[in-house]
Order: sequence, then C-alpha cells, then structure tokens
Amino acid sequence: MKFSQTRVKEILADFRLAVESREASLIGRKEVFMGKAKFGIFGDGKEVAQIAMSKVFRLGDFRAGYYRDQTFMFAINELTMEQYFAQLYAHPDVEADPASAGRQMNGHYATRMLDDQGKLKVLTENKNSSGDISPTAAQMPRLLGMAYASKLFRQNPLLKDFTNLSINGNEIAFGTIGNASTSEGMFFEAINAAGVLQVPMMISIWDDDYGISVPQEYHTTKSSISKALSGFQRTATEKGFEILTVKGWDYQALIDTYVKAEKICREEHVPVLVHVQEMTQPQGHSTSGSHERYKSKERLAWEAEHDCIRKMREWIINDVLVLPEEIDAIEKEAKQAARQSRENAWKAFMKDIKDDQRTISDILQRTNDEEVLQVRQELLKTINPVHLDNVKAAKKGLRLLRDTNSEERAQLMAWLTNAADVNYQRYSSHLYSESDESALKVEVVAPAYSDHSTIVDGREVLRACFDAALARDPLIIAFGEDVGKIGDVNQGFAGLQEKYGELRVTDTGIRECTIVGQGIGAAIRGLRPIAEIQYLDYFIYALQTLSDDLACLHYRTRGGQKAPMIIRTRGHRLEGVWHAGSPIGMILHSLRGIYILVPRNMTQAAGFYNTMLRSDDPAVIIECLNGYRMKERKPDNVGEFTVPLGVPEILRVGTDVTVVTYGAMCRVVMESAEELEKAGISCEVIDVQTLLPFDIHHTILDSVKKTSRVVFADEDVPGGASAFMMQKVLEEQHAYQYLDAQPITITGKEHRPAYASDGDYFSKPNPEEVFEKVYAMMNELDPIQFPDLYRKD
Ligand SMILES: Cc1ncc(C[n+]2csc(CCOP(=O)(O)OP(=O)(O)O)c2C)c(N)n1
Ligand SMILES: [Mg+2]
Repeated sequence: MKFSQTRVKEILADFRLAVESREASLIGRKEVFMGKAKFGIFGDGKEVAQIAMSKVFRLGDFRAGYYRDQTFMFAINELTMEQYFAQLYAHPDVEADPASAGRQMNGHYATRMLDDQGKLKVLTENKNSSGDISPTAAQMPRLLGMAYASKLFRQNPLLKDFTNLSINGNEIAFGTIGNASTSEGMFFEAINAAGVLQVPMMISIWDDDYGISVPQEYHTTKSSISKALSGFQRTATEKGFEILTVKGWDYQALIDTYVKAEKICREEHVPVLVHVQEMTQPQGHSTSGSHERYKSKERLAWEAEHDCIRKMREWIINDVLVLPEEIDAIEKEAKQAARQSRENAWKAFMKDIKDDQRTISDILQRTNDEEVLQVRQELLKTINPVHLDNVKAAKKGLRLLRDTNSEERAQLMAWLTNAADVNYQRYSSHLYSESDESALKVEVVAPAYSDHSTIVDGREVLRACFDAALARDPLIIAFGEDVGKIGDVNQGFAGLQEKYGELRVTDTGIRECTIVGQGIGAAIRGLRPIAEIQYLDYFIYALQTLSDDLACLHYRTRGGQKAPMIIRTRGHRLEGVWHAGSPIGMILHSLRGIYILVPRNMTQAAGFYNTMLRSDDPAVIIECLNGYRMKERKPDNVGEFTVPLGVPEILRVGTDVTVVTYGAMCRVVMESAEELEKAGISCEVIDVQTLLPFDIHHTILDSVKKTSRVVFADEDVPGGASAFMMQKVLEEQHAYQYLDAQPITITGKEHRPAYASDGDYFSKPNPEEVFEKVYAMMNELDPIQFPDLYRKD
C-alpha cells in the first residue's frame, strides 16, 4: 500500500471538493442560460492545481488572483458554495456575498479584512484574499506590494511587535494569473520588480493555452512563459526567481511542486513562479460564447482526455487503489451538495425581492384603479424579478396616482423613500472610508508660529514634516524613484534615508505602475506607504492601477478592505510638454474613491500629509513643482498640524468677483487680483485646496452671494477641472441663482505646454489673461467705469 489511511482520506476529500466545485461551474452556467444570472465565468479545468496550492496557503498569507480561483477559495474555507452562488446572482447583502455584496460579477473573490467599524482585523489569524478586479494582470502590482510588506516586516526590527499584521514577515503573497494575461506590461514590470526586491511572491500561471479564443502563439515568445522568463531563474551566484513547471492534471506532482515552492518562497524570501501547464477549460471562457467555435476537434478531444478531474479519478483508481464505486458515491454526494447550495442561495437572494414585491402589489391592489392594477399585473408576471422591478412598479404607480390624495399614494411614497436609502446602501456606500478614521474626521490642528519660527525654503517644511512622521510611526514608509539616497529630486526626504534606514526611505526602479501597486499591497497589509510618482506627467503610467484597483477597493468590497496610502507627486507649471502638465480633469474623473489634494504651497502640503497619515483613506497629494524653493515660515508643530479636507481658504477678500482656483494658479491669480485692485476691481480669491472632496461647507456659495460673479481658473484643458468646479458650485451649491454675469472659466490651452518661459506664458493662464477676463466682466457691468481695453475710439 503506497498511501496511508489518512492520506487516502485527504485525497478523497480533495477529489470531492474538485467535483463539487466543477458541479458549481456547470450549474452556474445553466443559471445564466435560464436568465437567473447575467453572466458567468468559472474555474472549471483549474480545480486540482488550486487544491494543491491551498495546501501551502497558511494563516496570515495573502492572495491576489483572478476569476478562475473558485476552487482555491473553497479549499481555504474563505468561500462557501452558497456565497459563490450569491455572487453569481448579485445578492446585495454582505453576509450573502462577503467579497463584494453583489457589486462584482461572479468569480471576483475577497475576504473581509476589516471589521464592521472599518478597523483591520488580526490579519495573521486569517487567510486573506485581496479583492479581485477584472482587468487582466491588474492584480500584479498589488501582489508585489503584499509580498514587499513581508520583506519589511522581516527585516525591519521596529515592526517585530506588529504581530496582528505579520509574524516576522513569514507570509507569502500568492498570485494567480492566466497564461494570456502574462502579455500585459504590468505582469513583466511586477515580475522584474519582485526579482529585484527579492520578496516572497509566489505567482502561479494557470496555462490553458488560450486567452478567450486566441491561442498561445499569439501571446507568448516561445509559446511558454516559463521558457520566455528563464533568464530570471536564480543561479548559485545570482539572485532571481525560482521557476517551476508542472502539469495541471497531475495531482501528486502539483502537491510536490507547491511544497517545494512554499519552502523556497517562505523561508528564503525568493520569488517563485509556478507555471502550471496543460490546463483545460471544459465550458469555454465564459457564458458569452462557445469554445467549439475556435478550438479544433483535436484540441477539444485533448482537453476531454486531460481534464484534471478525470485524470485525478483515474489516478485514484489506478494508484491509490480506491474502488470506482466508492468514487462514484463521492461524486454523487458532491454534486448533490452543490445543487442544494444553489437552491439555498437562490431562495435567500429572492427573499427580499419577493417581500418587497408583495408589499407593493398589495398597495397597488388597494387602489382599485384599472391602470394601476395593470402595473401590478405586470410586476407579478415578471420572470426572475429583481429590485429594480419593484422600484419601477412603485414609481409607475406613484405617477398614476399623482392627482389623488389616496393612502396608497402616501404608502408608495414612503416605500420609495425608504427604498432609495436602502438602495443607496446597497449600491453606493463605502466609496470612501466610513470609519472613525475617515480623513474627514481627523482633528484639525492649526499651525503654530512663534518668534522662533524660521523662514525656510518650502522643501524644508516638507522635509521636517516627513522627518516627524517617520519618527512618530514605524509603519510609515516612503519610496519612489530617487526618493532614497538623494531624498527625492526636490529633497523633501533629504538625509532621511540616512536617519531612518533604507527600509523606510527607499529608491525604486522606474516603474510607476508597480510603485503604486507596491503601496496598495503594503497598505492593505497595514503599513502606511507614501509612494512617489516623480512628476505628475508620469502619473498616467500608474493611472490604470490607481483607477481600477485603489480607487474602488473600499467600494468594491463594500468596506471589506482598505489601502490607506498616499501618492505623492508634483505638478502644474514648470517646463515643457512633460514637466508642466496639470491633467486634473483626467484625475478627477478616474479616481473617485481617492481624495485629491492640491496644496498651493509646502506648508499646506505638509498639513495634508499630517491629516492623511492619521486617517484611513487614500489620497493623491500634488505639490507645486515651482514651489520648493519659495520661502515659507515653518510651523513649530510641523509634524502635528493638520489641514482639513474640503475646506477652501479665502486668500483675499473682495466684493466684485469671486475667483476660484487652486495649486500653482493661486499665485497667478493673486498677482492679477493685486493689479485688478489698482483698476478698481475687488476680487475675492478662493483656494479650494482639495478637489475631492470639494468645498463641503459651501464657502464659495457664500462668496458668490456677495459678489454675484464667479470665475473658475486652473491650468487644465478647457472643460477639465474648471468645468468640474463650475458644476459643483453652480449646480450642487445652487450658486446660479445669485449670478449677475455669465460664469467663466480660465484654463490652459488644449495642447500640452510649450517649453521655456514663453512656452509657459502662452500655454497656461497668465496674470494678464486673468486680469483681462475679470476686467471684461466688469466692463460688461459698467463700461464707463471700466472702459473696454481694446476699444476702437
Ligand atoms: C485589460 C483587459 N483586456 C481585456 C479583457 C477581456 N478579457 C477577459 S479574460 C481575457 C482572456 C484572459 O486569458 P488568460 O489570461 O489566459 O486567462 P483564462 O481566462 O484563459 O484563464 C480577456 C481578453 C480584460 N478583462 N482586461
Ligand atoms: Mg488562458
């Protein structure tokens, strides 16, 4: 007998799970075709490898994976069969679908790392999966960060006591990715960075030879990612990766491979790549198409032959020597269990919907109005009704009863009002932190100045702020291009690597996307990263990761996960096409879920760092490129004072025109305001300070009530951030009612800024332009007092 009794039991339990998971995939597909779910993507064909991987996934470990990983999630007991079906139906209840509360399509897994108060749980006592996202390979940057955290926890003695987050950095960050997705740039960027950093990242490639319909030869050099990456293989003298290959249907080899991979990764902190080949996709890519269209008969026959469950069954019979009848019984029981779970999940999903349907149909029935009864009939006839059907019926009913004062109208109204709240909670909550540590709740501490306060270069205010932060909180780290040795290109961290060590203040390679990912992963694990993107112009390299991953992490997990990191960058005017950009509209429109802070000087910036480092929200802080050498008075409490978010500052009080601006434009506008004053025009200049959130107490509205004229000035393209500010003030704050003149925007040109002083002057708003545009508003009011500057007399 080759296998002990206990081992045989384990093998059979693994087999049972694989079969149950497969059955869940088969049922899932049917549910979509019956119209009970909108779309389905499943983990069939990948079951056995995932079970093998789960054997080495321990408490405290982390996963960043993709939509094929259902079996793994079942195997680590972080997904029940009911929860799996609940997500397929989009059940908007966090108990039913803890990964996303119905916000994500099926196959997107996540564990709840936060408690109900939004505080981190003891991560080392849990098996943790970061929240999946759909863009291929987009899990890679975050994966790198989660692995990087282990390195810091192991190597930095100051972190030894944070045993809720890590036990000596022993945790592995497990990644999974499809073969075709390895073509993405961010895959290569993350692989290279992991090799450089030497972090415990174990990436498994589920290779089924296809990416939807496209075969391997279109994706990968040499048609094999492990061959293509063989130069990364470590040697006796050079650090690198350990690269292992194994077949996806070979249970025993998979178990052995993962045991080996774990040892190297966990003990030595060497990144490991496990290339799992010869996987299949029995049902094709997703419910959106059939693979018979693009796979040859031979390929389909090969897949049937190499199905991992079929192979495992054969192996159990031939090598483990279990009778086929016993296996048949296990299969039957597993399939039955999956069917029962589907049943339970569907009933649970329908309960609220049916309850509401009953309530509405009762109200509608009591009206005895023929048209309303028709609406009721339609509602009751709906096949597979969802919440929107109830809301629609109630709204139609309300419309039909608009002329009555009936009790039913009042009841519909009450139901709809409540439903609006409930549906807000279901579909729109948790974009930002709702915990006690929300950035909006950080205590405001004013900067303190005394006779000892010195006047210094702006960069020195920042440096002092970072120095205090690093001294205060060992979880705070800073990294980016040139941040370490020289303390960033503008010396905000000058000397701080020497003082706090290379693990706290660190240089990175030139790789904006994974710099951000490094921050996201580390922040998920409880560290407090300040990740630097050297210039705002290069922010675009990281924008996808910021938008798809960081901005929606808290939202897509409905408050189950957070990554309180700061993206530090510098922008606005300096020189030329790639060192003077201010693509703020792009940022505002793609990063809801991250606070966007635009300090006009380094003192305000320091105040924002102090605020954000005490909160659990993520933020982008954009410093003014041309402000590092300007003189500022350093607050005595430079590490303690905070600047509140969403609170504009009135830089100059005035009565004729309100000019709303931010960042480097503040100086330009202030210069113009000075000149306008000489011409008899009094400007109120408002620095909004933060664009997200925007003026939460409606300071600008108060100003417009006084001046009746408003200008929005910024450096972005026309229709960019200036349009955003205008919408906020005119529509959201209702300022339109107080206007006596057309509101205007003053913006940069549509093109990128040209080089040198003249390029800047003619590409970006300049003081003369601001003067003339504001003056023209006053000329319209009173052409005698303010004669047209360009009039032809
Ligand atoms: C950035 C991006 N481009 C395209 C898609 C659409 N898409 C979803 S899965 C997929 C194929 C992925 O193939 P592979 O990585 O081999 O994983 P598999 O589904 O085969 O397991 C594509 C193109 C996407 N989700 N994201
Ligand atoms: Mg594939």
